[in-house]
Amino acid sequence: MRQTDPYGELEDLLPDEADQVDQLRQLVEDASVPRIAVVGKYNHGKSSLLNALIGKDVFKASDKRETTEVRRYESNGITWIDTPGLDADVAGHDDHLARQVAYTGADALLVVHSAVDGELDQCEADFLRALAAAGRTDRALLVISCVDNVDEGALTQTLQVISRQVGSLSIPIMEVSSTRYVRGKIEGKQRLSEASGFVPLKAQIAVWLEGHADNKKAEIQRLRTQLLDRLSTNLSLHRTRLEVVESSFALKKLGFQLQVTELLLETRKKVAAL
Ligand SMILES: Nc1nc2c(ncn2[C@@H]2O[C@H](COP(=O)(O)OP(=O)(O)OP(=O)(O)O)[C@@H](O)[C@H]2O)c(=O)[nH]1
Ligand SMILES: [Mg+2]
Repeated sequence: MRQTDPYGELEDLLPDEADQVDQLRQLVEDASVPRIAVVGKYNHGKSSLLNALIGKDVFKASDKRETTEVRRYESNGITWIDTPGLDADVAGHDDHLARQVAYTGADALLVVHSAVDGELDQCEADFLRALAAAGRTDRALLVISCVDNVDEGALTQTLQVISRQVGSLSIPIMEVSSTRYVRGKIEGKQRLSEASGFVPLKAQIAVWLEGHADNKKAEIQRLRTQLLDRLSTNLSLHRTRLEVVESSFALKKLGFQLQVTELLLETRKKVAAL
């Protein structure tokens, strides 16, 4: 057992809860700056979205599978986290990294889906369902990206289908175009920036930031309670097991004592008969 690291010790005691222990460690030790991550399939505009929000080309973006490692960048009091695309490599390495960030490494999530790809595919729908089941959608947005790249009719239809797909998951949907936003800023075109969807997106991020300290406290409390409950359940289980072992040992001892008594009586009888 690792003695110097309390989280390591806790992980040794609760191996099934390793993710929650890691989340607690991150929240207590280094999540003073709110962390906002993008997740989604590869080539759906995740890195471009972060670059537009930051106002600088920090993360590499291209029209091929580009991001293959988790990358972080701190700016304006936010740690922005870029992740590799879901379902992008056969080995599942990228997927694993992205899911780890989504479940334990971020305070808020932008789940990015490109309008060019139409409705959500099975992988995306499953990912969102699992996220909702794990209670991770209260600080998440489904961002429909690249809306400048599809015609209006197709976009309306796509949005209708996606709304039905995520209907019961209570995750808000926002449409954005990073290209429009960046062009609007560079060319000083207010209308283009407004049509980029970045105004409501930034407003939502501001709401998240405002609630960050309280959310963090509540999350730490929730994790502590959950882990303490699990520890106390394990303790009672071990006590019950110990009681069973002790009872069985006591029974065996009694049986042994009976055998010794019988043996003594027999020996005495034999000696008396001599
Ligand atoms: N038209 C248009 N193209 C965009 C927009 N956002 C991103 N793109 C393009 O989409 C392609 C993929 O963008 P990335 O930001 O690299 O996508 P990603 O999801 O980070 O991809 P991976 O790192 O491979 O997972 C690039 O060619 C971008 O220029 C947008 O709002 N409009
Ligand atoms: Mg990328």
